[in-house]
Amino acid sequence: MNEIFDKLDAEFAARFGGRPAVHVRAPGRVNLIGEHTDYNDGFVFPMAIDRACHTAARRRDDGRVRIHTMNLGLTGEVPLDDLDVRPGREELWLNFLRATAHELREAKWPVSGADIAVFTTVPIGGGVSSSSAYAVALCLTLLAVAGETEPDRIELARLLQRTENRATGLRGGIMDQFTALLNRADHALLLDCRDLTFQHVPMALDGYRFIVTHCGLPRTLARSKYNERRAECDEAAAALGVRALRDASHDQLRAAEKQMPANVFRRARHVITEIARTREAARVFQRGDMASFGRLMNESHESLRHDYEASCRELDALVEAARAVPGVLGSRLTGAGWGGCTVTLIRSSADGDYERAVPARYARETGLRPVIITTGAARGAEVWTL
Ligand code: NG1
Repeated sequence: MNEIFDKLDAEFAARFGGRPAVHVRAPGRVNLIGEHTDYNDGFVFPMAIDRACHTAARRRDDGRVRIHTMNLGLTGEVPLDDLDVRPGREELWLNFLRATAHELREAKWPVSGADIAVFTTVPIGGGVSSSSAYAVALCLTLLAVAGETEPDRIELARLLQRTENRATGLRGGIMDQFTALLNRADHALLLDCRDLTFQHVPMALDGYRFIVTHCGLPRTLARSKYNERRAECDEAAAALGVRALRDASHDQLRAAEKQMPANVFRRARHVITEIARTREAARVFQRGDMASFGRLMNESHESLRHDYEASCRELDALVEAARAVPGVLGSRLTGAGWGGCTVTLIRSSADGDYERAVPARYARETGLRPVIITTGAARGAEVWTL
């Protein structure tokens, strides 16, 4: 990690002159189970990964934020008196900055100008939440240069949910920002997305590990489909007369099947069964019953595939290829879906078999090259004043 900050400091000096006063690290995440449940007030079971977005920054007193991203090789500037987001994909990275500063101001946090250099090791655009890592890093950076180094992280997670919404137009949930801010090293996080109570669950993975694999397909449909699914969930909750799908049981849903369109019924069935699976998964995980955890992961994928229609041919092929490896206990798409990553639970001794067999079979079937990311459970975001 020091190497990354050394590189970032050199870039900072080249772009802005002198040395930064603050370093921030904010991790990506992988969701182990509990997909499309967060915005239905349900449960999620993610962990932060050891890939992160890093910043080096220093305060400015002229009301301007200058920012350089090493990954994109771009430099931009945002005046604090003009924080409206702008249309266009090329504006997205600056819109995150505009939206973060805007939400911080709205919530009465101190915001000052800054010079910021950014470098991320979270794969961009694919199911491990590079965007939340970036937004969390920007938010903690802006606060730190303005002198606020220990903000209330639960409050910030809510603020960052609004930030992502404003920057991307996605009516997203709170899981990613929460995990990036509050995960503990070597633990996963069981989060109740209604009241934001949570439990750090030790990753005592004796003899097992999680492998994250990117399918090589960016999530092009994710934005429109995601908002469409949210609307379908709202429609199902209204038909059931509940505040959120979290409040409905499977029996209630079955009884109301005729009162909603078939697709809305299937979306709700995914959410209601996925919330139950997630609670069950956290229980069996804590008992060390990895076989049951793997089975629940497989069920989660099938539900996402058939009921939620959040998978795609490539993710299905990758999951199938993983499940064919002896030693794999379960495999599923992770994150929003429609491209991006899978997560697989495997006996550590079978790691090599996975790496040999899965990319070869997957490439034969799809013509795509998957990217394997092995990761441990990382600590949530950190801030250092230098
Ligand atoms: P990713 O995979 O980061 O796009 C999205 C949402 C989550 C959650 C999952 C589906 C954002 C930033 N992320 O994750 O809140 O709803 O989809 O479980 O909105």
